[in-house]
Amino acid sequence: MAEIGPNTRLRVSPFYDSTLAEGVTAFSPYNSMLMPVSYGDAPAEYDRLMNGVSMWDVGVQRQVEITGPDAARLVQTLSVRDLSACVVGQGKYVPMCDHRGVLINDPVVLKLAEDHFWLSIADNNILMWARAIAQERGMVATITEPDVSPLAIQGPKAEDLVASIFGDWVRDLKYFWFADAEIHGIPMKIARSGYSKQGGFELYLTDGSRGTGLWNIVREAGQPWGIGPGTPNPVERIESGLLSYGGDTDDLTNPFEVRLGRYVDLTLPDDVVGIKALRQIKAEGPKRHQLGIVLDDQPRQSGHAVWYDVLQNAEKVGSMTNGGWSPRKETVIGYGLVSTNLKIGDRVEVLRGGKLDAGTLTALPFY
Ligand code: THG
Repeated sequence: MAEIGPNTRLRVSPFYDSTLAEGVTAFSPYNSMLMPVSYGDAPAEYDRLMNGVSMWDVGVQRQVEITGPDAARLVQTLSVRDLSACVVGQGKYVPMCDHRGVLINDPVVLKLAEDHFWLSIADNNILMWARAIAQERGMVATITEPDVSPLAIQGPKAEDLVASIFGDWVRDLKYFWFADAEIHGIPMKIARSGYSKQGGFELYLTDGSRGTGLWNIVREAGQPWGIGPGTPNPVERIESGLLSYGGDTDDLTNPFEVRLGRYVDLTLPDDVVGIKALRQIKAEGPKRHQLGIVLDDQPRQSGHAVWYDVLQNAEKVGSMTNGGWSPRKETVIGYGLVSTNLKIGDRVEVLRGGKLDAGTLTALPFY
């Protein structure tokens, strides 16, 4: 079998050795790194996330660090969400667009100081983008990648576990807020966040030489709650309505099409990249929208991260972006990025492997 592995163009995270020891069975490239995407037992990984606690190497959520006198102005220039109310210690989910109003990332922005930010990015090169915009706008800011690697702890028992390691103060963290912490001299920031709707935290390790140490501490402390390894879950995130930039979006997708309109502030000044285009897109009305698709009576099967054509009356009306077998729906569900002529409740067909599978368009999120 052909192999792909770490090299200078495909970095691994500080938790890589631990994920191998845990029996990781599949990686996906993400931000020019290797992201664990399976440990070979999808039902067990789903069950830990839904009923217990799960730990994920999400070091691929790379940070773009922005500091300097124009840092705040630059971050707002890159963000189509109004950040004026964001205070130090707070994070926010923030769509970023290019000049066409096309979504180019949807990071969590963390404000560490008035002139110090991290953009915790999805799979696209925002380091290069931020440097280019800063330079072209004559802004004074330093843009680098810090030594930061998130480890996610997700599931209904995550709070008890994280409190058992770091203290009860973590229970008071508000969603997307973060604070400094340390265990056995391992430094990190702890945020209440994570790419699931089952609750939990992200430990932003700030010393990449201590990955194995941190993994083992969490693994050990989690035994009473049956902790085990997991990954950003391919179907829980769809059941929960979370977007995968690059998975559910293409080179034409704007935030309104994929339910991110509530994070867009069209009253932001014109110098925010993409905001003028978004005003125009809003005025014209979006051509596509994201709805759920529930296929009829599908047996358990692996998920898909390729796009399938969605048809109605033998005509292509959009794409099924990502999908998979949902334990809660007991069939295949996914996202449809379809013409706004289609509505919730419409029957459609999805062309999968040369075969048409019938399904129904639904509201999102599924749960
Ligand atoms: N955590 C961190 N960095 C990340 C991700 C993460 N970088 C990559 C990727 N995930 C960025 N994308 C998302 C997508 C969704 C959410 C967070 C990051 C998310 N959304 C919630 C929702 O849509 O319901 C809450 C948004 C809100 O209302 O504020 O959490 O997961 N560090």
